Amino acid sequence: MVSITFAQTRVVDVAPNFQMIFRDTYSNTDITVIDVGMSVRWEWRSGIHTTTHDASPPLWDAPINSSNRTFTYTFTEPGEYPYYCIPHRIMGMVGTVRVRIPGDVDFSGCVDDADLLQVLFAFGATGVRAEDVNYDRAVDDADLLIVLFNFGNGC
Ligand SMILES: [Cu+2]
Repeated sequence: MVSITFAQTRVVDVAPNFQMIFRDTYSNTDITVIDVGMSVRWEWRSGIHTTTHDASPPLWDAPINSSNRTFTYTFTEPGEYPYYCIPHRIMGMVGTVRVRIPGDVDFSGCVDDADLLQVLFAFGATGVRAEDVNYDRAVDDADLLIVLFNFGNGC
């Protein structure tokens, strides 16, 4: 039995352990990779911060502090979305959300044989990888099926 369900919301910790950083709970870095239609939920861990899209006008701009503990934004278009914390940008408190079509391993905008081959070559690998298209830290038949089901999308 193959399950192709995956989390629809990704949590990003805001200032965990009093560090001036954003930390994605899947990658453990400031890079968040998700699919179109998924949401990111920033969750307060310490201090007084914002999550603010780096564009004018920003797509989102929200306080994250002890009285505004979470903010959720749903991404409906593929692309790269840099963001920052207004008071701590100068200290490097920045992050990036990369949004892709489901199964688009290489972010080309098109689910094609290149994506299929990448999943096949990485089959059995574990950890945080581009080929882990369902974000469960394992490259397996579930990832293969997602590529196959979405084959041709965006092309
Ligand atoms: Cu901050």
